[in-house]
Amino acid sequence: MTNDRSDISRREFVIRSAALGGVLATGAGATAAPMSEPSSAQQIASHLTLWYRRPAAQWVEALPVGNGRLGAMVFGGVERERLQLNDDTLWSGGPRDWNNPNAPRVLAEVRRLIAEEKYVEADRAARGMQGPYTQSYLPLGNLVLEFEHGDLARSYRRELDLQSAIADVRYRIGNVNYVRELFSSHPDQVLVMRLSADTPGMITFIATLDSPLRHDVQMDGDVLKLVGKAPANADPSYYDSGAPPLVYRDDAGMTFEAQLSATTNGGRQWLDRAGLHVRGADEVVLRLAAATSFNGYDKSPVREGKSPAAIAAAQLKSASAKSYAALRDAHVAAHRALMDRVSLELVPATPPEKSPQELSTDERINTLGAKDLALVGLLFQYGRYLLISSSRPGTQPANLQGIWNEETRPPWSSNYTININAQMNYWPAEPTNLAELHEPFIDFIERVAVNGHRTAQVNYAARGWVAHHNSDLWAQSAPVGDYGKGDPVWANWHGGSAWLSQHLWEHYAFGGDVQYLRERAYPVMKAACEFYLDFLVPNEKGFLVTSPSASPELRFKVPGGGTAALSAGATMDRALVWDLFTNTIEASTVLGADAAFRERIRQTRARLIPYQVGKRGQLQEWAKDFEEQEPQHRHFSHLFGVYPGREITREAMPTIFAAARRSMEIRGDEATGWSMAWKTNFWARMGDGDHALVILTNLLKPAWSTATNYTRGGGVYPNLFDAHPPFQIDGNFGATAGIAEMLLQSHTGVVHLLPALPSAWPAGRVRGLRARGGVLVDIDWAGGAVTQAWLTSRRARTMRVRMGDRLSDHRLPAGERTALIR
Ligand code: FUC
Repeated sequence: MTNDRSDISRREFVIRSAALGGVLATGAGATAAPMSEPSSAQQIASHLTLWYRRPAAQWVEALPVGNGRLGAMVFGGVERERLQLNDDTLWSGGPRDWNNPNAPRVLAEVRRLIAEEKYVEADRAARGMQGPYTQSYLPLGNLVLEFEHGDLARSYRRELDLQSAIADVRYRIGNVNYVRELFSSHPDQVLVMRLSADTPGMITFIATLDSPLRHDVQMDGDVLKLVGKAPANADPSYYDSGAPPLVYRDDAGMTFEAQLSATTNGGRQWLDRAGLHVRGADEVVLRLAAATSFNGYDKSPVREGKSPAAIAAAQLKSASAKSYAALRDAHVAAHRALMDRVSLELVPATPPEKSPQELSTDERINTLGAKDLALVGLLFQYGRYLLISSSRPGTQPANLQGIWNEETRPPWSSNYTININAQMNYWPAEPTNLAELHEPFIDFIERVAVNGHRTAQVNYAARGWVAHHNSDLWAQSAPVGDYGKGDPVWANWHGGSAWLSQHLWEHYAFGGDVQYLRERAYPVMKAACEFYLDFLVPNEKGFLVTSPSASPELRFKVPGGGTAALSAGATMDRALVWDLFTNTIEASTVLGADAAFRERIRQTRARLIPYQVGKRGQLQEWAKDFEEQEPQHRHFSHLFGVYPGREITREAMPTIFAAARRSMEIRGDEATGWSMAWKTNFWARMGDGDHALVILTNLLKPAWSTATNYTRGGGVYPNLFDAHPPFQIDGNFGATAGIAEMLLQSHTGVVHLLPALPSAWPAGRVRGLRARGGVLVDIDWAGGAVTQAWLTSRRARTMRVRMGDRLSDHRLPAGERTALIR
């Protein structure tokens, strides 16, 4: 029997399934389909499958399924199948007070030190403002099936079909062909697996449940149960306090339960202490339900918790009343309703000699990368698939690993890191036509805002709300660092409320729902402004700045020696406050509300410290032209105004736009996964498609290690998960957003078609992208130029469109797909 856990060194591995060698070294791309007139996204032929010739030997080869909440990583072993299970509400800890009443006193001291240019001292003092670390996202357990047919199979293939969201495993042993199909159903809230064979009576296995958390396995009638308990505290992976990092307590830490049942055709099934036995069946359907006692971010999961047993039992009962076909049909229909909205086909200049579809996905990554245009298309759609699978209305937002995590001390707690990462997860939601999947993040922002009001009051004696660089299921809003042990370069960054508020606005900007803007987005945005109205201070020149202020997560060289994180008026803060104020001004204008408040933020915005060009021609990252400790640092927060912001455009600010470009040239092209995804979007906004493709090419390289690396090693794993390294899902979402941004932009109010098309993508078509203003966009192109495009607007309107250098206005009737070229 093999053991997936012990035979893999967790953090360091070499991809064993890589088929290296000279297969198709040059030239590749999508099947050159005829460029006929498609009427909808579904009609573009695409091969949206990831497939492999071997079972997964490690976690980053396994394939993810999920219904927004309930996730599984499918290993596809022949003799031993492992499904690693997750529930998105399964976290350590519970609600607590993380605010620090000493902080206002410390804040005054930090400001004084910064004004005296004692930056190293300011950093040291600022640690006195910190609170506890966030809690961690945890694994639920494993469902393991052990078969009696041995490990030697022929014609093995496992795959994940992105269009149906079904993972399957096929192989032949002797004369028998076996097939397993697995999905996580959103409509029925269960994991479903069907095992079948083409010869009767051949399915024999034992199914067991286990968990790396405290647990017990119980038998109840014909249901196998995993009954578990999460720790009251889990320290971050990078933090060693000397005390035990995982702490269990009776009065804290949520409970959880998974319930498994089987329906068999033929053969026998029974439960005993060894597990759920199936012997000699023709066909088996397994159903697994799981739940936790989580009952809201502000409720104790112990004293006020829900009953996971009751929830799981109800879900299992209702799913058991349905046939496999009914469950499968409902699942596929619900998934396709989202997935099929967008299609993308990139057609290479010369058709490849051999179809890349003949290569397995890992072989394509290893030998072709971004030269394989269909692989670029697959990466694009994979980001959409992952968002559908990890974020559905009512679920928790996708965390650093979406919903897929097997570790009790996952990298960076697998939490919500809101100085870039959590936001990046949601960059593709609006432009790639999955707007309702943005909702879990919007709900989360509202919860953080509630807690952030208290943090603003206690830690800053300010109105409004504030959030720092980390958050979790409990909507943590204070600076982390275990009361002084965190580096202020990340822990004391306070721009979370401004950056999160951008998502509230963008959801409106794309969707146009005024009621949502009035009732939900605007009040939270306004309160975020209130914090800055209290927090901004005049600098020596009279400009308004934040102090203290960090540029995540880069230190500057202090003139006179040493490095420091905190100064006054880091460029990013200016960019964030401009973005927040501008969106709030526009929102209040749309709503016809709060004229006096609008005027106040307009006047305050006019006094913000301006952007400055430094001595290397770069956009200055700090108010003073400090030198970076690491010029190639993965974060480039000062360029926020290019992307995801909208302040720095070639038209509005040509000098600053050029300086931003210079800054990025200094930063370079290689970086961690998410950083490359951000760079792809940046170069798309620069209008430089060839440079965006250079970055995308680096991002689509095979990643060789899962060991944490802050400077290099970014790429993708065999399962196309993005490598920071280690695996971090934001790079997947950011890459999808970046590809969309290369094809369509709308941040200036103009619908810009093919704003950053690389010369290596001469022809193609895309269906169903979304522009701000609620407009659907379909584009055909050839020879690097638009050959036809269609816009569909929900309401009648005139839209300004840019193609190449040409601007034109188009009258769009309500709900009609209108061709732009006549
Ligand atoms: C920030 C980044 C790291 C990593 C972590 C989750 O601290 O600087 O690269 O992505 O978040």
